[in-house]
Amino acid sequence: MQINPFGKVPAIVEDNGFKLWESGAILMYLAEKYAETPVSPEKRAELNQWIIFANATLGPGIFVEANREREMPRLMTALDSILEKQPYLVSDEFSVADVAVGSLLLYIPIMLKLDLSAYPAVLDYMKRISDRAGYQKSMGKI
Ligand SMILES: N[C@@H](CCC(=O)N[C@@H](CS)C(=O)NCC(=O)O)C(=O)O
Repeated sequence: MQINPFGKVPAIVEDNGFKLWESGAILMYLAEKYAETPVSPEKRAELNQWIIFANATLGPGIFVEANREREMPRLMTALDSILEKQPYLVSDEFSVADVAVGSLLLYIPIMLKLDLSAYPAVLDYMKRISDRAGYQKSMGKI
């Protein structure tokens, strides 16, 4: 409650006392703060689109049981067809969009153990994300 009045994680607090909660807001903030090159409003909007998609559409579609049968096939089919053509969600480079979507997808084998064999490009993508040092540092090897 000291950082997030709703008592949920993730939440961050910086040395200057700045507090922020909601994973999507935290990702947007960190991506902007630590961007290595200037990001156009269009690119920023595209990255934010994926962060909001992860939290508002993909997460509820997969992890809310009542939605799963209806939503998951169409979400995963569309993701699979995108990821057949490119290694990451926005251009060919890993971005905050992949942090949002990839980390959510990687909760599937941890929490639900669903069969994802119908989505081979998504499975390859999940492996690409989970092989990253940053993922392993925060989540361990899976
Ligand atoms: N929409 C929020 C969800 C936050 C959330 O529900 N966090 C869970 C853990 S993943 C939590 O703190 N649960 C403990 C609780 O609800 O008491 C976000 O993306 O940050």
